[in-house]
Amino acid sequence: MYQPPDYFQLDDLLTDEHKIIRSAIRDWVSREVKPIIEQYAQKHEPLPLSIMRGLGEMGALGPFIPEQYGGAGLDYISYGLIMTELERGDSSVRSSASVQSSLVMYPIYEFGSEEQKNKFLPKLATGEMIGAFGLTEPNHGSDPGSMRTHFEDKGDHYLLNGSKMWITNAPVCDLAVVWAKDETGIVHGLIVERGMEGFTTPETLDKWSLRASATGELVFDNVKVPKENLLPGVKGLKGPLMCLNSARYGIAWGALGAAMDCYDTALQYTLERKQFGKSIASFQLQQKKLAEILTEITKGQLLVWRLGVLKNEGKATPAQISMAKRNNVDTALKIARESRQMLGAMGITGDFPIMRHMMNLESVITYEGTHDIHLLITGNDITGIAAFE
Ligand code: TGC
Ligand code: FAD
Repeated sequence: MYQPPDYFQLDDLLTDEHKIIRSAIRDWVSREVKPIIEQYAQKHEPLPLSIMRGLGEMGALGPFIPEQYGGAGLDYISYGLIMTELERGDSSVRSSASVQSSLVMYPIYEFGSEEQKNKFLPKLATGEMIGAFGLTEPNHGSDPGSMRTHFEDKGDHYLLNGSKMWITNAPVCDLAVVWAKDETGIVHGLIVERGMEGFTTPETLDKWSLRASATGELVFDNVKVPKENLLPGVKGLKGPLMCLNSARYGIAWGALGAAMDCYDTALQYTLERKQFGKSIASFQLQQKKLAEILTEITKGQLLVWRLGVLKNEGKATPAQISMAKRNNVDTALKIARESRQMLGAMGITGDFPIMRHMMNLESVITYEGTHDIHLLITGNDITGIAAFE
């Protein structure tokens, strides 16, 4: 049975329930994702919708949402372990689970009315409905506070205009949680449903990253949104930013899955590949790489473990989450680049997962706040001076 790197015996800190969940997701990824992912990524085709249903059956959609609303009612360490196992398969699978759980179910649960929760959460939890999260716009990425998408109060409905870009699962979504400004410039969340007149979701093509994930736009051309679709529990930019805290937390755990898959692949390959009459794992430079990679994975594991404990206790700060997202994604990307070199020419082929992880991680280091924006968030936390503007 596969054993992931656990150099500091972190498994001793997990409960039996944690281990059962991790092993169930790991088996599911080996069975359902690994055999097909390379083909979908090579063809630049979104994974079949059956993957979302499978995620739902495994309890991986909204794992921290209470069972009353169809969630699994699990803690945040479980959520993190699930994200690691999904991203060991492919970042696109973790992305789908992140968006559905943290960016769609979380805001509906946290800011939604009882009617909205009952109407949408159970179907999102099973994967019967697919959600998207619209914050980024063509001209407003790192600075979402300057968004232009807006709505007017027309008495019995809101009239929504504008567009969102780079939206995961936009082309296949049944609903989108969209962040838009009211007439006074205050940001609110609206649930926009497929079929509403004037709402379209063109696909973004020709990506070299996350090729098995559907990415697209959300376009609103005089869309009449019923008043009951406004999320009543939050206003201001802190609404979407609170969702990002949850998603960034999951990504900090998830990126380690991609890093571990690269490490395991490189270790196996270097033990088997012979040059100059011996296995290349016997050369000091290869061992240096393996030793450094394992050290960085271990540091990342310790970081998210402690973050998970703080999150379970309700004490994890947005700045701590930001640091963990930045560090672990950057670490994973460096590990992917280093591991790829260890395979020589074979590293660029689809026979091994490394190049796919590497290209995916170029998106992961950009979305949910770029690497540099997260540096500035930490800088702000240290100095009390915001250097964004
Ligand atoms: P600023 O003035 O600092 O803050 C505005 C209000 O928000 C509050 N706040 C937060 N609240 C909760 N959590 C956080 N992390 C928060 N950060 C700020 C803040 O206290 C304030 O509240 P109030 O009550 O005083 O109004 O905002 P700013 O406009 O200066 O921007 C700050 C900045 C740059 C850090 C922020 O805008 C940012 O994080 N930018 C990055 C944008 C980003 O991450 N976009 C992600 C889009 S979604 C996505 O990528 C999904 S990928 C999905 C996948 O496939 O996995
Ligand atoms: P920009 O903001 O234009 O930044 C360009 C460069 O300038 C970056 O290097 C950045 O770090 C730097 N920069 C910007 N401001 C500063 C500053 N103040 N100081 C120093 N440097 C700065 N968004 C969603 O809302 N929902 C989604 O589901 C979603 N999914 C995505 C899926 C994919 C595959 C990708 C690639 C993106 C997705 N995004 C999504 C968008 C993502 O969040 C944005 O791409 C990201 O926030 C960066 O915005 P931008 O691309 O406009 O870059």
